[in-house]
Formats: sequence, structure tokens, C-alpha cells
Amino acid sequence: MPSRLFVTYVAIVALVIGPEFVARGQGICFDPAANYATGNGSYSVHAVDLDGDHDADLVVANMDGSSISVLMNNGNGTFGPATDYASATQPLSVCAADLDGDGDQDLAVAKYGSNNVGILMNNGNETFAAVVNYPAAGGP
Ligand SMILES: [Ca+2]
Ligand SMILES: [Ca+2]
Repeated sequence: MPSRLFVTYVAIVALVIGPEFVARGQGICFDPAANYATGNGSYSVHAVDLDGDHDADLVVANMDGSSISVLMNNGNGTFGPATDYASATQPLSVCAADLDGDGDQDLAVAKYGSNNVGILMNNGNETFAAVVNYPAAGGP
């Protein structure tokens, strides 16, 4: 909870230099949402630097589409079009880690409908190899 003095200070600064500028500086204002197409039934999203350029890219688990969508960051807060990878039935969540120790982030996908975990290895060129599935307990 901001103090009364802080709120007064922000209000005064807003009057002097403009409310939008102050709100952005305080981290309490966002630009309007930008929507990007993904596979069907996007269920969860994970942000991770997939190409090593120090900006966060997006990986989306598409529950209804049985796919993973990867959106690369353009480096300016916008993203390129989604590239979809088949992932088997009902992916719910995805996480990234360097699973083979080559320095790039690979993907692990938990899939509800097929009771397995899918692994997509990073090819190192903004693409991923086809999913390889490993059995897991029901509804990982
Ligand atoms: Ca990146
Ligand atoms: Ca790797």
C-alpha cells in the first residue's frame, strides 16, 4: 500500500509531466493487449529465451489442438507468428530446460490425455525436433 505522501507526490508529478508517463514509470500501466494466434485451445504459456538472444520467447500448450506453439520474440516486445509442433493428446503445460547440455533450451510437455511427457529437443536454429514421448503416471 503506497503511503499518502507517495500518492500525493505521484499525483503532483502526473499533473506536471502527464499521467501516462507517470503510470508507466511506476509499472502500473500496460499497453493494450496484443493477441497472437496459436493452436486450438491454448491452455498455458511459458516464457523462456529459446534462441539465446536474451529476450523471452513464448511456448504455448494447446490442449484442444494437441500441439505446442512457439512464438519467437522480435526483440521489441512483439512476437513473430506461431510455429506449431505436434505433441500428442491434450498438452496442459510446458517447461524449458537444457536437457542435453548443449546450451539451448529444450521443451518438456505434460500431456493429460495421453499420460506421457513429450520432449522436443531444440535444433539450435529456432526450430525443434519432433516430439519424443516418455510414459508417465495418469494425467501428468
Ligand atoms: Ca529469445
Ligand atoms: Ca539443449
